[in-house]
Amino acid sequence: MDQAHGQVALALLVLGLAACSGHQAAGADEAEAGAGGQAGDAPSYSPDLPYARSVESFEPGDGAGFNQTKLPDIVLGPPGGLVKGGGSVDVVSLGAGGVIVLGFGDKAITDGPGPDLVVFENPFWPGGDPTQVYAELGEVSVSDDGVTWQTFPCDTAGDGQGHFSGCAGATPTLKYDPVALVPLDPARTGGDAFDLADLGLSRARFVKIHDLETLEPAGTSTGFDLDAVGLVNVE
Ligand SMILES: [Ca+2]
Ligand SMILES: [Ca+2]
Repeated sequence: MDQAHGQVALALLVLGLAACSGHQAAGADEAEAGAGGQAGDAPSYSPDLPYARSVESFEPGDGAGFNQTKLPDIVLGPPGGLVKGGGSVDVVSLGAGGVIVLGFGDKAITDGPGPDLVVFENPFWPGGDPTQVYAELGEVSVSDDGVTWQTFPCDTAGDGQGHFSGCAGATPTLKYDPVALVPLDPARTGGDAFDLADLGLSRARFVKIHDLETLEPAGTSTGFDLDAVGLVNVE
């Protein structure tokens, strides 16, 4: 419990300092921040890039609020910067049990080889230790019509080594250039990758993320902190 409280306190400190300074997460080496994700900047990426284009719905849970006034833009386009020592603040907090649905304009996610979409949250590795990842997990569902949904099973217990199979919010965003790296390569970008084949689906047009309340409330940044959703296989 002490460790969990310590991590929550650390996360609040990171968010608080970043909010005060208006810059990337405190403690982050700004030189490592990904391109195109500075809070407050006009988008520097083409709208043709395969990232979320709309927020279809948002049902915040208790303890939401952080960056909610910046919807929808805050979760559209490429992820904000990354850093292993303290996650991006280019995110919106879902709150406990909050749910958000994203659309992709005229693009559809298709089942191509390997992963088809990547969800970027802001997990980080306190002290650089991947086995102790600070992870507020989310469950990911997809739909082709926005009515019928299928859900990737999320192993919230994890393997004890910092891996949470089928969950979003577990893998930090890694250093990369979101403009140059198309199609997305999750091995280089980080984030949590999902394969439509795991659900027996060939295509989808909407992604839903549901906070699973895996950590204790954290002020207005409670729960899953959504940064971006990118597509690997698109039509
Ligand atoms: Ca696939
Ligand atoms: Ca959070």
